[in-house]
Amino acid sequence: LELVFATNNAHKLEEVQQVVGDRFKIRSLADINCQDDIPETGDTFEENAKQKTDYLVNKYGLYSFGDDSGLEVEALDNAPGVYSARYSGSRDMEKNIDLVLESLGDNPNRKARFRTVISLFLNEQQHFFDGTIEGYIIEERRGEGGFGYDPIFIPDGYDKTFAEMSANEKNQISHRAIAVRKLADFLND
Ligand code: ITT
Repeated sequence: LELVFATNNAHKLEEVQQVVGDRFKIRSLADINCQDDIPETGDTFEENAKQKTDYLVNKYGLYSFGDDSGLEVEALDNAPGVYSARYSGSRDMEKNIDLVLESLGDNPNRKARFRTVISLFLNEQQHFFDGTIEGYIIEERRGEGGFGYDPIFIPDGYDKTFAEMSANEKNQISHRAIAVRKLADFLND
């Protein structure tokens, strides 16, 4: 079974590939020569994940899956949420992280979670798989690994940010790994 992963984010591709190993083959948008900016206009992770998948199904008739994900900060009414990639108005993650830290200020409630929703369209049917990891936002960036908001997020029960973990450590516990394992189990059944 060959699936196309409807993402332009190389970090997501790498993480997903690492979790599924050689259990099934994933093709990227680059592999199918698709350079389109796939629309993402929904209010929920589910809607956006489905939009990414539907786009490939409609344009190419391919089996595909998509990942919509983001950071929800409790004290910010769960922002940035579906706007995580462009919270500050641009895709500049330096600015996006600054805005989260500024908005939180010295608020003692640092609770946050990462969420991923994966949409899969297979055999004319729509499926969703989700993953969540709870944690908290620290006051300054730590670590060089990962991507996105990883330098300011520490999962509950750990003392390292996602950016201070190895790719393997993050992939044992992350929101994305949880969702991807559900996807892989479904496909293996
Ligand atoms: P595609 O839509 O092409 O898949 P994207 O980066 O635009 O890539 P999203 O629309 O799902 O992806 O935006 C999610 C944003 O949330 C992403 O750009 C990161 O800033 C952040 N994010 C998602 N997963 C993350 C993770 O594991 N660690 C840190 N930040 C993450």
